[in-house]
Amino acid sequence: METARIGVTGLAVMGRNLARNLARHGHPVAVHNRTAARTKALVEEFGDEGTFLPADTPERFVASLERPRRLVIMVKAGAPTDAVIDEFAPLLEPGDMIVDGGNAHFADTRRREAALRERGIHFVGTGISGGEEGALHGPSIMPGGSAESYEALGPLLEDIAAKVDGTPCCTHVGPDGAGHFVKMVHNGIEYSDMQLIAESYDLLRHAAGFAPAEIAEVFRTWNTGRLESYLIEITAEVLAHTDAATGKPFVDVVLDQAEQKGTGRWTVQTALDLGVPVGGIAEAVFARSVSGHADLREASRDLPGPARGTVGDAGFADKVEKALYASKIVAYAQGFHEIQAGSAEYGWNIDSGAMATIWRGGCIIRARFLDRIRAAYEADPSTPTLLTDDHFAEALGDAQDAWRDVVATAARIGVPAPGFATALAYYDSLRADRLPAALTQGQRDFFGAHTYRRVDRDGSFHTLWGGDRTEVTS
Ligand code: NBP
Repeated sequence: METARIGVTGLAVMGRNLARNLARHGHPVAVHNRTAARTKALVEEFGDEGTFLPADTPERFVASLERPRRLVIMVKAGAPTDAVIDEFAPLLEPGDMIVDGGNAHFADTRRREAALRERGIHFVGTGISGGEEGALHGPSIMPGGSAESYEALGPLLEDIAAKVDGTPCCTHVGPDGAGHFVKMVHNGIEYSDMQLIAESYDLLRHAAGFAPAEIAEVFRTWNTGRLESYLIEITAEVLAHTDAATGKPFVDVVLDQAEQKGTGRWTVQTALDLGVPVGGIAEAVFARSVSGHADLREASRDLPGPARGTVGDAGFADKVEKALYASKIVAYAQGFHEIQAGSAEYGWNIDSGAMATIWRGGCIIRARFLDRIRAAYEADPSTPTLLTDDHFAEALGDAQDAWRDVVATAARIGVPAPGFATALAYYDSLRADRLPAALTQGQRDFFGAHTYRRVDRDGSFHTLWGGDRTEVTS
């Protein structure tokens, strides 16, 4: 009987395209889906693309896999993933591998990995970015799990991943939940990047007075420079699009309420737990949330604002470009800080430069910019922040006047720019000699005797605020 090198169960858009990608690369692939009609449809439509071994039961599916078995789950994250693991794990043997390519929370992946490890089964939580097109033509792949499992899986995954300069956009991220953690932060950065682009559009429209088609041209120009990226490219496409039904710019007929699936929120929740400031990602999540509160927005519509007017500054678009680039540096610096903090917390030993390398292609945040980040980590693998890398520090310095002008203009004419503003505040906070946190500590000691440390002596101190205000050592 012919055996498959790998199997995919869960054949909705992602699983089907991943299976086709594997088959197109010459890997015989077993395919299975809870509802057998999807399996049949895949083989009928695309059977000529490679060797597919369809199975109508989990038992037949598992039996068709070569050993050690490589089984990829591409089902809805959450309870369905647990249900599929419960169904398949009893059919597997020690040494076999279950790859979860769904968007699982890394804590779930850690739990599943630990449970399956006890049974000798490798559980490989794997972040896959690039949507359905990426799954078919080459995604960015972020596998966690054991190093041993990567030896057996890595060549296959690298084969089907996107390639940039011949380098596959896939590497072993680290043990247990590391892959899904990095995918989560990738999505958080994606939120931030999209929000900053949206603010740039809003300012070009309402501060500079450009029409959507003109803004599309601005983005096209930016896409030939240092901002070159998939997100800038598609932004130009969306802004240039005209609605067929009304003849209006497409962007003007779309309801302005952004939705979210949850990975941005997870990134922020996790950052809060790790104590990592990710204001850019948080503002992006909140901006989507604000947009969706139609009731609040309706109730607030008549609140007074400034006279808008346009800025009449011929160089304003260039200033926005600088503000966007600087804020983007901050967004990525915050995301990488979270990766480093997660890596330290869970002992994953994640190579940040390698993450920048595998995000250069296949995924939604693919960009020329990631080469810079890779180079920054190559120059100093243990840098605490990307902001101080020579290239980025110079770019931030060069951008700062324009960046401040853009944030001030937004505030003055009443265009919300929370992403730009929080990025600038983060930059100024990090470079400040003194922060008002000293006052915060004084307040905390006053009302709660929480103590404080001094700049001139070691130890913890408390002032007797309700008494004679002498200072005591605590
Ligand atoms: P969906 O997330 O829409 O899930 C549909 C698949 O899950 C179908 O194959 C369905 O089987 C199966 N399934 C469900 Br629902 N409950 C099941 C259960 N209890 N037992 C067995 N199978 C079950 O599919 P998708 O959009 O292809 O995404 C797959 C995974 O990839 C998700 O985790 C998603 O978050 C992730 N992801 C998606 C994208 C994207 O762009 N769509 C990108 C990156 C990652 P059925 O056919 O029998 O109903």
